[in-house]
Amino acid sequence: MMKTIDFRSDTITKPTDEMREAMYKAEVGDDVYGEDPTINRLEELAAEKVGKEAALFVPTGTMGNQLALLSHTTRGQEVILGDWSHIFRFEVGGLAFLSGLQARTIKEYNGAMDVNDVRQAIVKDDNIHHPQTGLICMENTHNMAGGVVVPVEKMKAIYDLAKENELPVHLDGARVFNAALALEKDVKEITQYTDSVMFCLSKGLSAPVGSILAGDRDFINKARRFRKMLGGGMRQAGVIAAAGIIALEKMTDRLYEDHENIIKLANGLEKIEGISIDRDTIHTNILMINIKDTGFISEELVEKMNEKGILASSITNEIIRFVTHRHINESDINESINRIKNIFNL
Ligand code: TLP
Repeated sequence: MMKTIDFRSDTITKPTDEMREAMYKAEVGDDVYGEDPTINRLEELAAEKVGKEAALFVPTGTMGNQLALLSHTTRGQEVILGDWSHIFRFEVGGLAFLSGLQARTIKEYNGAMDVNDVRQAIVKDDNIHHPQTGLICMENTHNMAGGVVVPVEKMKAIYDLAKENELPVHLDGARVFNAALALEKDVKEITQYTDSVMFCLSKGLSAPVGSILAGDRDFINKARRFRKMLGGGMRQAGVIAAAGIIALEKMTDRLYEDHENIIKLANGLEKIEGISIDRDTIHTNILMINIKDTGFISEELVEKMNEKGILASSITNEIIRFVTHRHINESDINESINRIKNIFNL
């Protein structure tokens, strides 16, 4: 039988055997009373990894980001964020619905906002008509820019600007460990330029469920209340936090395999006439290919690939996204390139 090779997302990764064993054996308690030792250990470990005072275990990255918006801002304020950011495009309008915020979107260049554009967008004045800026958000790695790493200098410039204006900064760092690995830096060198950070345990790090929100203690206390309000007080969730501990302790270094595989995939697909790839965007485990000149629209090509057991995501009419992860090895990459070439009779 033909093996299905699933490039839709690194979110599809299943827990390792070691995770399953740790989940089975996890010591648990009621986390709403603060009594789950495994969650407490994960939260301490996570805070320490990203250099923040405290952390909160949340079921999803989306909830982590939304709790950050709720905790940093008040209704009627503006949040400054990238026009292709996950928080703006893929979180169901939660920023308006849950936090009562207005989005002030900024154009991104290879995943990064320009500090001068952010400066122009900040509103801090006495004019009674103006919505005031409440928060600036960044994303690293940037998903829709193709998993690109936003350079720390660019983050620093925006963080410094925020501090001059007494504004908080939140980082959507769903894949911040991919960014750290690509930069060959400790993750703290990235997270030093944000007040709060969300990162996912459930993507390339392979935990079945869970993300972390980290920041200073007051912020996390506030976020913990909002998590309860949204129904995210999870009781004996040490069973899933146990996998998260292994994700953090043992799975960050393996991400380089995903980064190497995406380059191999790009090298192969680039040879197909009509497919173009912007090499400047290949930093981590995501690849966006432009198929404009193939004669297909992306949904058609995705459908053809599906028939050949290759799963990927159509992003726009012209763009298809591939994501590498633990369940895709080098021979799967070669096999995928061959099957896709086959669609083009190559
Ligand atoms: N991204 C998913 C989809 O939602 C698009 C994916 O397959 O890449 N921030 C960023 C940058 C993300 O990429 C994601 C998930 C999230 C937040 C949300 O995480 P979850 O899915 O745990 O809510």
